Amino acid sequence: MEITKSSENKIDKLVSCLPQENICGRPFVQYNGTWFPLLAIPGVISSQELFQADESEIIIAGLPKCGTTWLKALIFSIVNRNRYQPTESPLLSIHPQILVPSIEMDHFRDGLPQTIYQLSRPTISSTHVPYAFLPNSIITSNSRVVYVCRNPPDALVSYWHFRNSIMKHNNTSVQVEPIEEFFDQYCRGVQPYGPLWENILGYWNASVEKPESVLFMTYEDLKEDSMFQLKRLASFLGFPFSSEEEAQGLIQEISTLCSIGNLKNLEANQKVVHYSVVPGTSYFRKGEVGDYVNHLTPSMIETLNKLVEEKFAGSGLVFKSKLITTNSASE
Ligand code: PAP
Repeated sequence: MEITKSSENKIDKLVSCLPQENICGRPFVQYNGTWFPLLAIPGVISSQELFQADESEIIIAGLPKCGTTWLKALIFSIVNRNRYQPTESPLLSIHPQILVPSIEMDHFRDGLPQTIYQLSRPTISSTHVPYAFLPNSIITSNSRVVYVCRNPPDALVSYWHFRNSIMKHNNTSVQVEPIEEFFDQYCRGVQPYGPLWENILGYWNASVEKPESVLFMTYEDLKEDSMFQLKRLASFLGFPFSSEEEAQGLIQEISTLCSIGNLKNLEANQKVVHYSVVPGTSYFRKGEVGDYVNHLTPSMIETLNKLVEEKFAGSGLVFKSKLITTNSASE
């Protein structure tokens, strides 16, 4: 549904009937079971029918703060490696969030289809929406979807910091709620594009049913063995590394180019992105596994442990590292 004046009114009407909550200082509405930023709703609805994916299209999906920026850099580098050597990569001068646009926020900003020129061939787009909300063309074509999942407490802490950095940057009078409040919402499933268990399980089940179309990755696996995960990713995308490339150290070069240490310090990534409200650097914070121990109490961690166990029971999906409740947890 393209947004016209009358559909705009319909969306306004629809939104006014939906449950609404502020999450970290930003209004969200619950639409068909999922909590979307109010701002994203027109794009989510519009893109479902209008986003045209063909079978070469690559989609990066994941809940916010689970590793999308990293995946954008890695996938761009993998599929375009014959056009751009790591030393002349566009990543050196363009923020990964600009290089790879979001379906709901960029392609369909305010619900209106935008003309976006992409440097990548094939084109790559990202989304936070649950599998059931993906544009129809992604499901019917054989587009490849790469889903990135992250330990819930690390994603929670990361999101909270992200919102704080935006508020600080914009000197807004609206405050991000204390992390305890966000934690309570999180456990109720009131979280961006969540409940997390529904978002994650939707893609997990799709990856089990259609492994040729949906690849399920984790932030923690990428941190632990990036060489292996990069090879896995490249093969899934149809751009496998040759033994010569491997011997020449190309996989390592891509990994280094896309590392947080490198991207964080590039001049291009210091600028403000996303319609001048988000400082580019706020996409690169610590990039660690287990930082949650520095922000959540042992009892909060225990609560999340139980929730995760309960929600993912019987799915076959196991979070590798059981959430650890002491400050000795790092990797
Ligand atoms: P998004 O949902 O807004 O796209 P996303 O990129 O998914 O954000 O997540 C940001 C997190 O990934 C940050 O985690 P942190 O707050 O725990 O530090 C960010 O630091 C981390 N990150 C960004 N780029 C990289 C990278 N190249 N390698 C590892 N982690 C990264």
